Amino acid sequence: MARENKEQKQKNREFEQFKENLKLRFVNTAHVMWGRDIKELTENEVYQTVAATAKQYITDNWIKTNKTYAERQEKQVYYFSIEFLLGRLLKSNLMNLGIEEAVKEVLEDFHLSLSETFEEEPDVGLGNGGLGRLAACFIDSMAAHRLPGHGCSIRYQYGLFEQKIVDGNQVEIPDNWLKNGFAWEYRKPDKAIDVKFNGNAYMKKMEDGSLKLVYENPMTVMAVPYDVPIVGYHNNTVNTLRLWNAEVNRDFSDYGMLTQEQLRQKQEYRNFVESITQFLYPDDSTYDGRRMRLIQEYFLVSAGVQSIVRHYKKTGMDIHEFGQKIAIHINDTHPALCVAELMRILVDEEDLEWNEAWAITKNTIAYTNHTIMPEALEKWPVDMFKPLLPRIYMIVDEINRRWLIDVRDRYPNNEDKVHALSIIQDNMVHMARLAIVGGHSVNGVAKIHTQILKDTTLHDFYEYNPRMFNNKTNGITHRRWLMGANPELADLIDATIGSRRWHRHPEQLDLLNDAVEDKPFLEKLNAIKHLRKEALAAYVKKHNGLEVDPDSIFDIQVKRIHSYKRQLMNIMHIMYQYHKLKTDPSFDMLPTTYFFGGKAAPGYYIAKETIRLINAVAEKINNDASIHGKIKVVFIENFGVSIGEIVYPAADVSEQISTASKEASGTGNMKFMMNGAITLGTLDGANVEIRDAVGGDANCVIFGLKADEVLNYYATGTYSAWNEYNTNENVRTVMNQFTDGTYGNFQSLYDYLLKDNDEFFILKDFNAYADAHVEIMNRYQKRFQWLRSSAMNIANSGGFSSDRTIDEYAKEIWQIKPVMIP
Ligand code: NBG
Repeated sequence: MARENKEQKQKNREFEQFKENLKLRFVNTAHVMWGRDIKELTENEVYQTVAATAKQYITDNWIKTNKTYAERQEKQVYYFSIEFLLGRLLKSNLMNLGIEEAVKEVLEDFHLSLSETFEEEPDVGLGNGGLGRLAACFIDSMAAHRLPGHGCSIRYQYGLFEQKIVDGNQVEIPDNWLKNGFAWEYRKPDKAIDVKFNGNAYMKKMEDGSLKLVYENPMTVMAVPYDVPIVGYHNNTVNTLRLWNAEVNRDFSDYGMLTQEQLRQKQEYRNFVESITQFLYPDDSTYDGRRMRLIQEYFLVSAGVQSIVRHYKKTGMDIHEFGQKIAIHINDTHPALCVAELMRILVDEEDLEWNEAWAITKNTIAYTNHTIMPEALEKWPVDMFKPLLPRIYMIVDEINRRWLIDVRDRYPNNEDKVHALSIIQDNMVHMARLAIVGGHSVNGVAKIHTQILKDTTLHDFYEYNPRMFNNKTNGITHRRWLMGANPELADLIDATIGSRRWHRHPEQLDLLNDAVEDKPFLEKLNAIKHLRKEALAAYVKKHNGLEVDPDSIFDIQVKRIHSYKRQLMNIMHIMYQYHKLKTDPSFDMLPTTYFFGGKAAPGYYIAKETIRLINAVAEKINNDASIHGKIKVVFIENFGVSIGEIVYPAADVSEQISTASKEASGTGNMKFMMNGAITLGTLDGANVEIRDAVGGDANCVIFGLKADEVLNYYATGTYSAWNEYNTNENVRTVMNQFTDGTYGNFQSLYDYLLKDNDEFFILKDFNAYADAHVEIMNRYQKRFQWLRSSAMNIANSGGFSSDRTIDEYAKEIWQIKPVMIP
């Protein structure tokens, strides 16, 4: 006891010393940055000062990390993703550095609040949804596990649009996230890379008979890297996220004597270049045939791969061993041109033989598929691709030619197979096929998704090489989504299992299983949930001007608005409940607040109509006093990472209701689960594994068609929406309200459901969904049982930490090992 006291005293002394030092740095930083005293700073300046102070604790380790990686020459991975949805970084950086408490106390000395300071930081919204957020969770986990892994992406000047709801409609406002600067980036102009487009490429026969590549008149774009440090959790690792910005060429300002026409051309060139990294495509799962997207993809890939090779050579390593030392991961098909770009560099610039270059490329590259939605599997028309990327096209063509020789060898006289496997087919370049042929690993993001890839979407490739297919079920960083977003819950877990080891080893959350019968623990859990519900209610009061009752069930669906995710079914069910309340005196229900949040792609009409319907229903129901607040409907504007941190911890019920087979994994489902919500879902994506993890249907509510039933309907064409409409009275009643003026005119949705034959089986699953809600209410009334389920969800969520996922990638795909930073 005495010794413990002594240790504690020593710790306190160290903490006070650290705080003194921190305070000094903070004051100095303010002076240097603003030439003013702390008390004269605006809130935003305070934020910038805190960030700059934190950076002083990051950069030493950053330099050390890079030095160690260069010296040790262990294998490293580069994670290429056209999106990184980081959210805010200050809080997680302070947490990872282990200095959050000290910073908080120092600010208090100046009568400043750290939590208000956090609010000053804009979200880094360089992503649409799950795909981009996954990339962000992954780099967090790589740093936490001391893995030498870096991100590679684009520094979009405008991130995903800001969503405003005006008269019930979504309006898109440009997300000018850089307007006050981005505190965490380091511009590295000396590390710029030239990326080439257009021009003429061909092979010229030399006098000695050899062939030499000629690439004439390319247009050169300068790619300038902005590096963002990615801080490991309580270790010394600081990895790098490199974001590329497109700029005009170095000699651009050399005006000399220009004619009017030359000046005009120069201006045109500048406009083009600056447009490349201006906007993130606001679309997460539909194919967008616009040429600019292809330009962005090649820009990212070429800058990224060239800089990897340059750095690799600079550290003195042998190009022939590239595949043993470097892994490149392609996050969905957008960076698939990495295959051709690496070949170009190895063959054209490093003078390797094609076969050796190909072996290295295949060894280096691996690809993750994130969706089976056919419109998202990218293909580019040859007449767009070839003039834009003439040399890259030659290489893809050659890769395809050689590949088809193998295919014909394997399947003689089977041109159907050649069709299905060809990278260039019917004048289209198929990006997923390029990624598969040019890599050594293909993975899906949940068990059922990987199975569907093997059985259907990528079946021909699976048959050709089954061994390259594997599953890596997604995960989320528990540091942001539990420890950061729900600190009270984290504290309760610490106290209950008597250890903080789960912070580093989230699988140890399962120790909580011992407490799930313990009433005092469940009472505390209940109190924390209530606290988080009050916080969300306060947010809604402030932003929507609406009172919601924290004692009602909080039933939440937050994610991109998409037909397959079936927000429409959710709101139709609410219309159904409301109708029952109004017309059926024997009907009763527990008070429920339904929350929706999510953005629709600006050109996605049905998604936008769904938002309009949700708001119309909210308007009507929330103002109908006759139902005594039994139902409230809330649309949370501008859902994103930071709002998510308020929303997920407050949920009782997690709506995961995609048409089975369509949601590759989902990751929101995991965030809800980790915060103790009960999943109400279909057997789709990671829901299947969540159900297994929580011990089956007793601790989640599963309903609806199974994936094989859905796929069978598609295959046989035997489903009829009209038939559903005619035979299901609940469905008919609700659908008729689309057009009878109850909520305004929603002919659009009525027609959508019937004319498109209800492509996502909303009508078919409707009754099962309604029954599932009845089941939820029955369970919610049995408080002890409900809280136990909630606890079991938390206790068994450790496997959905991205730390687990990243370990699997590291061992099974990348073959990389942790590197200790001294
Ligand atoms: C999304 C899937 C989600 C999945 C995330 C991350 C795309 C193209 N796909 O189900 O729809 O969780 O990727 O893997 O955004």
